[in-house]
Amino acid sequence: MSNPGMKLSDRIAKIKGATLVKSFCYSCPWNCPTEVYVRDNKVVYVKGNEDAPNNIGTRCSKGMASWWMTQDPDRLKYPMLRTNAKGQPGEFKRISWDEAFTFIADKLKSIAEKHGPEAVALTCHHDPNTQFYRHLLGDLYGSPNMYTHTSGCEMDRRSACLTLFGHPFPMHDFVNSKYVILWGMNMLGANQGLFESRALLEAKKRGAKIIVVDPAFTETAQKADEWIPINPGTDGAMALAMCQHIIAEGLHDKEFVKKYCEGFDGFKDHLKDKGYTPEWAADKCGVDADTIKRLARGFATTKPAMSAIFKGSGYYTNGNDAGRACYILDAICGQVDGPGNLHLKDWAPVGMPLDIPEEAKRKPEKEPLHAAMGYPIAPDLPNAQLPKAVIEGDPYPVKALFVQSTNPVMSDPDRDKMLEMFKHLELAVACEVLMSETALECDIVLPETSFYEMAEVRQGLWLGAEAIICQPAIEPVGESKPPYDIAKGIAQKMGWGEHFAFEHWEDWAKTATADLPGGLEQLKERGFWSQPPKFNKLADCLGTKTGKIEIYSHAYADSGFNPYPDYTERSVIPDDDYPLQVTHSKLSMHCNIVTQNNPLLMEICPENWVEINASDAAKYSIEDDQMVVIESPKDNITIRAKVVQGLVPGAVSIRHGHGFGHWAMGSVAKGKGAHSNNLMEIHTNPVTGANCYNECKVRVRPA
Ligand SMILES: Nc1nc2c(c(=O)[nH]1)N[C@H]1C(S)=C(S)[C@@H](COP(=O)(O)OP(=O)(O)OC[C@H]3O[C@@H](n4cnc5c(=O)[nH]c(N)nc54)[C@H](O)[C@@H]3O)O[C@H]1N2
Ligand SMILES: Nc1nc2c(c(=O)[nH]1)N[C@H]1C(S)=C(S)[C@@H](COP(=O)(O)OP(=O)(O)OC[C@H]3O[C@@H](n4cnc5c(=O)[nH]c(N)nc54)[C@H](O)[C@@H]3O)O[C@H]1N2
Ligand code: SF4
Ligand SMILES: [Mo]
Repeated sequence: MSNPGMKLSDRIAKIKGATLVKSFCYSCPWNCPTEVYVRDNKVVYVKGNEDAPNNIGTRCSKGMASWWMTQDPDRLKYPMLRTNAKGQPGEFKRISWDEAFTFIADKLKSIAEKHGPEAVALTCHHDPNTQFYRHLLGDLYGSPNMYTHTSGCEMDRRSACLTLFGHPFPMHDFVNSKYVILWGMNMLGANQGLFESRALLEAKKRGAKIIVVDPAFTETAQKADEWIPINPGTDGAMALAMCQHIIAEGLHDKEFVKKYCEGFDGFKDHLKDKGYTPEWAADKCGVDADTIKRLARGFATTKPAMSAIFKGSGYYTNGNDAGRACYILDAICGQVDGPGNLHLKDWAPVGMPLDIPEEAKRKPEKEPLHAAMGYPIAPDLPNAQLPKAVIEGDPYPVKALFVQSTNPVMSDPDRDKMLEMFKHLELAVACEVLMSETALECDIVLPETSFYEMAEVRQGLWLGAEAIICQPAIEPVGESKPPYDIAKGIAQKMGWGEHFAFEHWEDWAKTATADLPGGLEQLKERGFWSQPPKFNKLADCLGTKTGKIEIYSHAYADSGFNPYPDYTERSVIPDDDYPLQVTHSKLSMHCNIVTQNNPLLMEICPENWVEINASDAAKYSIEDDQMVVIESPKDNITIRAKVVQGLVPGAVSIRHGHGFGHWAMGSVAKGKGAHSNNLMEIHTNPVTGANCYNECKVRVRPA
């Protein structure tokens, strides 16, 4: 009999004869703290860290299946150099790391000489580990263009949070909430880490009212009290009308507004002048005025409450103001940063891993691309505009691109344009774990270690302050290297080796955790450090120009945009030739385009599909489970159809993840499902620079 007092994790380790390594999962961006059980350099089991508040011992299916990454025969194993001309899928030869570092350093030197360091850009996921590339290419080399993939992700949400609250990252205290409105945020399909999904269900159990506003009857809508099937791209109209009704009825929180909000009176006049009433919004949104009023009243009179967004409202050219309007609902009702509200994330004292002295830093002479492109308040690079800089030199030439853990050829709109872009680059470097579609277009491909093989220290995504650690559980696959070693190797060839002096990951991890209570040792032992969420800290954490919640946005006004949110129609409207509106949503069994080479997940969900309303299906002679052709003015795809009742007529919902070049990524993914991103032209939000994936009209017919 095992000792009943023993912790489950210790019992598992004992039974399996395995060593337990505390780490975190990186199969999706939510980084659940994780326990990895290792025997003979093999991952034999994984489970959530039972002490961590995020996931209390659990992982989702994607996390559980992720050990495959350590054994996937398709993993990149050594550096590779392109041997054929650009403009066709890459052919590569194996080279040594030394050759790779020399090749890259030589190119970087000549590009800096000819075009200046601003001609080099980095796009990546937003991990602290990418700091090593930022130290190298930003601090030392002098490029201001150190970007992430946010324009393809939560750009509008980030921007709304920044411009209203001066804070980059909203989280959600669902568990204490009594009234939750989710605007296209599919918490139970595309989960935001496990604790938020759990907390939402727990809130419901405790009697909270959950309202899901979404064109699709999503996994979350199915568990909600009410589903509001809104017309695509019209959330801004409904949220503004709700604000108008709440204010007209005097239901706003006058004390909170007086204390914390900037521009309330002007906003009230703005709503009146523009006539943003529930009656005005009803037809646009396909939601009747009485429902809008009832929801407005319910939201304003139930406390604590929360109006939350992710990307649903943001995939349109009007998504920036839609996002702002959804958050202004929180602001005028005093529902920000208290228990049960939208929560402005607390940060842990995690520092930079390297300390580059000021005198060693090269200051860029040109402004960063996003500003030069005309998006001064965009929180990141408008990715879809990058081809213009590369191909046309507008706003200035970009000649080299480092792509780390992101796959723009698959993930950004207008694949043709992205492919064209890679042809024009003098240097394209992919830091990848698999031969992605983007890696195939690059000059040089560098194999990175997966999160099972490397170290990382970063902010955790728990509601309260949290630091998490990833520790190498097994040896690197093949010759793969972690980002620190790659950046160091290039730095040495550039003559900057002294700034990458650490030999072991624990040395830079110590620097990063110098201010963390318990330091690196405790973090290694527990896998995380966290504090309970801090509420009601608005006086300290509003980082806007005025230190208030800016309903009147000075950031917008200073950049020549309308300081109050307006409603404008989205850009692409279906017509007689292309009568259906594209919408997208994620798959619960996969993450983005990361997991389609995992045979465990592919057994459960081997392909993606398009959902179509039964009335439209009848109109276009489409049967459930049939293969159909979706045609846009730009391209077409063949994909399986699911005929559903739960989707607003006139829209199709394409599940994102499979298709196109997954033949490049691996033997399992190859040929499965269809990829929609070449159906759309490039539409970029004019303020935030967000990719607008749903600005696309199509027609559908049986294949
Ligand atoms: N299982 C799983 N989890 C994930 C991911 C994954 O791929 N798989 N990806 C992770 C990432 S990177 C992210 S950014 C998040 C994304 O999290 P979400 O934004 O919640 O994910 P999506 O599935 O893209 O959800 C978009 C939703 O918006 C709806 N929608 C479309 N148009 C509109 C509209 O005009 N108005 C409204 N109100 N709704 C609309 C769609 O029907 C869909 O339900 O999820 C993360 N979690
Ligand atoms: N049509 C449509 N397009 C979309 C979306 C949509 O809903 N519909 N969603 C958008 C959203 S929300 C997002 S976030 C983007 C995501 O798109 P991307 O920014 O491209 O990111 P991911 O899909 O998460 O992963 C990209 C690459 O990371 C690699 N990778 C995985 N793990 C590691 C690792 O440990 N190290 C390294 N170096 N590489 C790794 C994978 O092999 C993959 O090629 O796509 C966007 N594109
Ligand atoms: S939610 Fe994301 S981070 Fe957490 S276990 Fe699942 S895939 Fe991993
Ligand atoms: Mo995302």
